[in-house]
Amino acid sequence: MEGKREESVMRKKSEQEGEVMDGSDIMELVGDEKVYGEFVDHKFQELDRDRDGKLSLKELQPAVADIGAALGLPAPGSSPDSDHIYSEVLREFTHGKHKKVSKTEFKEVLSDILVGMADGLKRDPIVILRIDGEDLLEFIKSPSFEPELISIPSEIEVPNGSLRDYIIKAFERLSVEQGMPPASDSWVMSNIVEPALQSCSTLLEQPIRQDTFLLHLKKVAECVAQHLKERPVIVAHTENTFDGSGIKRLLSNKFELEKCIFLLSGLGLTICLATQTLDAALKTVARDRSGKISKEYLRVALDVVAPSAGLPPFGAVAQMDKVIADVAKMLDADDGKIVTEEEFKKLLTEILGSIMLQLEGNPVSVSTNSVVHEPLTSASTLLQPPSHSAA
Ligand SMILES: [Ca+2]
Repeated sequence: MEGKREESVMRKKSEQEGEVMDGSDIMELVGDEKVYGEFVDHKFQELDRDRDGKLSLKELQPAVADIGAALGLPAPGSSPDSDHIYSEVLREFTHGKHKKVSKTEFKEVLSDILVGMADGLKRDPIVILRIDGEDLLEFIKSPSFEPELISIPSEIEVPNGSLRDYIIKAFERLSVEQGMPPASDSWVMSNIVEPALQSCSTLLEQPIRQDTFLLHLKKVAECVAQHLKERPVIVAHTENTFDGSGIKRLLSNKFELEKCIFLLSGLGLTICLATQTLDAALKTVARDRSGKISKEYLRVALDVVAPSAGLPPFGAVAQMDKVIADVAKMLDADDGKIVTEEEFKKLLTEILGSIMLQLEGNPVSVSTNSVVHEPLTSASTLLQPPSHSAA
């Protein structure tokens, strides 16, 4: 994947389709014992600063940061959500103990993480799009520009909104397919949209007028395209469809040793890291002393099994939350009554079964677009092969 910066002259068609990360590179690495062995030897040597043959927590930090970068997470310390994932990854290496990690342990855990990453990518490939303003310019000139955006002032209510406010709303509506990186991303807003707004018009603080809205919008969009040309934005694009197949798999496995997955919010990537059973889910759910459980914990339990069932965590996908809420209502799962553990399990299984049926009939599709601030491959040295031993 190196040296591809120069090849970007290839442009257009191939670029629109984007570079696809589907995990096959990772599987190739982990699947070849010799190559993977050398890879680990090299990584370990690099990390073992004091040369004592073990990795301390501190020595593991760069590896953990690298794994995060490979997943497209922001750097450690920049958000509580991703920091949680970083600490989970670190805990995997140390098995939750404060001890040093041997090379064998490092090799095993790293392989689990990489295979988990590859599985996630195979299921939900990430397409890397380079957005450089060309598609946006094309969209501005296309016949769909006007019908798509003319209704914004009448559809969206911004109290005392200026022209500027409505133009920002319009950019938030544009998709990556239309050549616009997500304007909801604060980096895009402050580095692309804001500068474009500043540089191109002085009339933006005026109240909005329907008759001149599109004209102004077009002008700003041209400026945005110019900024994108000077500073292309890389976006990791995923499309996930929740069609119930994950639940089907889980239910047919009788909840045995299903891999626990944690979902990375930004990219929708999943990593299988630990094992998790329905019983484990029940153990994390508070119980009263009689061994009975309040139904109010059903939601918690559902969230615990969600990763194994291929469901997003509660709150991550609004359409999915609605499906789950409807099912819970249908099965009287929200009445907060106290039930026995058996009943609780049965009800949870019924809920999963109903969600599965719902999704089979009406799959929910979501796409995510995350801005990648550096090309993924160079942001992480994790997957770079050892330089000295080209296999
Ligand atoms: Ca060491």
